[in-house]
Amino acid sequence: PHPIHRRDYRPPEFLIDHVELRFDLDPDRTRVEASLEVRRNPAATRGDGTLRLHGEQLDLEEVAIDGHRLAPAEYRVEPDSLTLQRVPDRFRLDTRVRIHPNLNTALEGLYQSGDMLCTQCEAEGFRRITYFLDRPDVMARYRTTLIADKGRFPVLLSNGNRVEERELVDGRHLVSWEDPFPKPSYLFALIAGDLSAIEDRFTTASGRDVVLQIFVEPHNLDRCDHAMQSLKKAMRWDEERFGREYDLDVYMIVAVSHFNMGAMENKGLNVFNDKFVLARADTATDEDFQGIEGVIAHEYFHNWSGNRITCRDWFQLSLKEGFTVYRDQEFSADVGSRGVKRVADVRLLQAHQFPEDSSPMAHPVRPDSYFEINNFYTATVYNKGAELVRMQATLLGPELFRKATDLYFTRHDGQAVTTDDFVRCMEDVSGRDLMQFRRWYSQAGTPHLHIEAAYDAERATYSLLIRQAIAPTPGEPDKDPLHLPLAIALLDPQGRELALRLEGEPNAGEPGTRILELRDWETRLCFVDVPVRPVPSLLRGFSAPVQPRFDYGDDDLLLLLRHDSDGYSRWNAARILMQRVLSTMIADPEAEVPGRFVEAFRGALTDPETDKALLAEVLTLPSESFLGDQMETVDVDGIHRARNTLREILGERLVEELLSVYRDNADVERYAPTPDAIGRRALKNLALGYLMAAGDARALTLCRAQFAGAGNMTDAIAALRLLVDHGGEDGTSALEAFHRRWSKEPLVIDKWFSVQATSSRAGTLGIVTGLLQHPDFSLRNPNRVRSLVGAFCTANPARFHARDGGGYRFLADRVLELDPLNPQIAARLLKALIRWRRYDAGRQALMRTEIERILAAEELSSDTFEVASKALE
Ligand code: BAL
Ligand code: ZN
Repeated sequence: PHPIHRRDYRPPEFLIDHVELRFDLDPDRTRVEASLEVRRNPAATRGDGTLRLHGEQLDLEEVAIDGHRLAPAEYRVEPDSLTLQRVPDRFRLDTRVRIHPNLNTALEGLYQSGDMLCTQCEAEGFRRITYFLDRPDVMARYRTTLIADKGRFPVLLSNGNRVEERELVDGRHLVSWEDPFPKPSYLFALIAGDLSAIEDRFTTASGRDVVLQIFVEPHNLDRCDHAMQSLKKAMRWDEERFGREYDLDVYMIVAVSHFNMGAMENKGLNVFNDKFVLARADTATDEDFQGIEGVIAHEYFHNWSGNRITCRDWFQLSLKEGFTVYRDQEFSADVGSRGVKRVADVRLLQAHQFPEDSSPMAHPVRPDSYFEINNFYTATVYNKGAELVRMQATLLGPELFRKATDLYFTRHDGQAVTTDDFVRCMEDVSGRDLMQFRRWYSQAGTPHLHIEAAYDAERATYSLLIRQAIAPTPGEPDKDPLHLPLAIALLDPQGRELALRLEGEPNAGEPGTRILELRDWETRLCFVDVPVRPVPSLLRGFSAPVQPRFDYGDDDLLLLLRHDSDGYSRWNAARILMQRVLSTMIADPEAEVPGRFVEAFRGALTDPETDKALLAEVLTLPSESFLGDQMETVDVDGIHRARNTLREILGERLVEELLSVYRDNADVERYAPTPDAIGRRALKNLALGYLMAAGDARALTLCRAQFAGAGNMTDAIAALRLLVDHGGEDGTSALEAFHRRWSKEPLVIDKWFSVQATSSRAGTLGIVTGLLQHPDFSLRNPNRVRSLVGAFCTANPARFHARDGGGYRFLADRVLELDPLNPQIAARLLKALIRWRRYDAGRQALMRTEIERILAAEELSSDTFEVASKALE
């Protein structure tokens, strides 16, 4: 395989204005006829008239130009293209191909999922449907006709509005769809199946009536309400917050069981992994409900940030993904609890993006090259990309930021643009120069901020010295300093915010947060009129995606934990305190847990004021992976032991408080996924976890009762997880009962696999290996693969990284099995090995051996090849 470079981008020599597609659908053999109106692009350099269309795995039957059928000598077919020479400046190109959806295990293009046919075209799947200029800067209007057996496929959907529907002979029927909005091919979709829909309506701000439909297999109709409510909330929110209205007469969502990603924003016809649609109290957890709300919103928001305005090329992926993640984060913050949402987003960024940014796969938010674009749907492009949008919003302030997004949406409507175009809108409305800020898009790596402070009691000044440092990343040995907003407050010894005045300023502002802008490797600042030595609340709201380092005293952290009004800062203080205790315990297994730490934990646990969901975040110990990330060399076993010991000690010392928290938050009412109820359940199950860790007999009784009597999946799965970790007859019988009850519910069975894969018990690898043979397991279903193999390799560090290398062998075997079937999923799994240099010499050697074994395989996909080869660079 060869890399593709951003610098090689050229505008397309030809454009396609209109596409007419006709599908004769059959899972074995589908016929696709395409009629393309092609013309030269006046904005491109004139070439010699060669038109090279993308196409893969297509059986070509016929090609015609302006109605004249071409002889095979007049075109060239290669495995990835169809080339025509000396084409006219404007013409109609007709092709007819055959494709085989039921053999498509990669789930890109048209494929079979259960009994239905569906598509996934982003990024480059359309070329597996027909020959085309399959690149996002070629935007066309589509008319799509679907023909299929009516008994087997009564529902036939595609993008846009339905314009024709009729019966044909032999029990077949035909439905035509027309999408008035020009779109890139990656947004094309079709669905054929025996589906039922729930339907609702939405009236837009300007009074347009829109039909909303969610299509699912009939037995799932009773679990679509939450998705529909989420969609309506998202539509209203986007009107109010961003001034964006929906633009077609119908908005359709279809849930499918076999899907590589979370969901897909195809114009007017979103296709979803069913995990992000289906929810009923007894089958879905609070996390599932929240995930559905967020993903439904995310895909809806793409209608403007992605579809109306799309990416010029795939290097610009964050243009739509970073911005849309920012939009969905803000939506969830507005409809739920802002502080809790921010902590969850920061936790996610630190758990996935920071490690990626210091790995062999580190890349800028706007990458410079790739072998396989599917490998770049990453936490960096999505989540760090969202942080870059958030920083711009912070730098401009809410009014100007809204003006800038308004400008972006009007200026670029109908265009395929770049992240630079986005930033230019920020500059144009604000008059600010964001030249340096643009480095965030082009430079990889997480900046460290080393902050030092000095209080001068005599002069009443508080000075800060802030240093940026960015470690080299692959291909980028030298870094430049970044422009970033640092949100800060100073708290007095009672935890009250001080009014801040920087040296040289005439007056102090109101007490509260101040946004400082950093641009240099080193920044010195001095606050004046500071009456007492303050405690700094730094990087409030996590105002920039950096790693702050400040030498807080334990007392300072306790003050922040108790009093800071900023949720992120409180959570961060708790985490530093926990990390300190754990580091000591990792280094010395005999180390005592300081009494004042236990008291602080007790204080937080019994704090009646704080949002319970935030408390649950604050009182959760840092994950084993996070603790490993903070170490020079990851001490897999030391971390696991120390974390378990601390859980046990906290459970023992705080048993009475934990029992009260459990009882006080036990649900009595009907299940509702409201922020308050979710917070109560989170806190209750957290308490139960600490109690179980301590081996308390009352806890085991509570846990058994919770499992047996749970009225919702959140409580059921929390209890199941604890019983499985507890082991013995409790674990076995709970697993059996759970499987018996939910054997017909694939999404619940995914949880059953995950619980076993993430158990900290010693024999987990053997159990996971055995489960590969379970009749419910299949390598062909990505959700199932993620729930067993993915969960074991990414969410069970102690067992995956077992010293004997069994976990690594297990992963490599699965990657090799999966690669020929579904390269996207194979490559994603393999990422669990790429940070091999972070481990001790023994583990390094074992991981390396497995990566080399994968690289030695014949016929590796470009997806897996890219990850494996970069891992060893
Ligand atoms: N565009 C791929 C799925 C998503 O990010 O919405
Ligand atoms: Zn997206």
